[in-house]
Amino acid sequence: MALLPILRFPDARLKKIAAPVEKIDDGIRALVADMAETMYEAPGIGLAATQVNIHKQVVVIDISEEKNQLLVLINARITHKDGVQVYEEGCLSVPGIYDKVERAAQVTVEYLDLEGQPQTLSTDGLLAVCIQHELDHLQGRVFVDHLSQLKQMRIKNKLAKQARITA
Ligand code: QAP
Ligand code: CO
Repeated sequence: MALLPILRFPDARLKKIAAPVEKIDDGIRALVADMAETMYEAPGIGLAATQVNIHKQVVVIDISEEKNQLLVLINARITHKDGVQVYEEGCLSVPGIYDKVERAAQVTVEYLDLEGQPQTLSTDGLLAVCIQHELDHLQGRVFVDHLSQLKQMRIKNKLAKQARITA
């Protein structure tokens, strides 16, 4: 197991589109273990492979209080969306920045689990937000892309300033 470096917005590699996983092999299992470790260590509630510069359709999520309900989504597709909710989102690739994003209130997602078994999950609330946020990453989108151009510019300036301080 290993902690993986997380790409920071506005890194151009966050815009890459992830390819489907063809075979769930030891490489994918190691990636999932490393992504989970990286997410728990941060700590965060979701991480997409794109954020660790691996452009494959792999997502890990754990919104549980006890951090013992890891959800692994491979080759996930949202097959149904309903309603609207607004949630204050953050992102491990956009540290220290939080803002409201409008998304579907309920989603149904079809995916493969780590055993390669097809699964269907219908959910709402924070988990629905998190699934949409992480699947956005696999399509090269960050939550900041949902905000106004003015807010995006302010976020870029703030992160650039932070990077100069920590450099
Ligand atoms: C995505 O985000 C998410 O700025 C997962 O300094 C977030 O785990 C989906 C984090 C909110 C739905 C609602 C962010 C940690 C973690 C930071 C995260 C930070 C440290 C973000
Ligand atoms: Co994110």
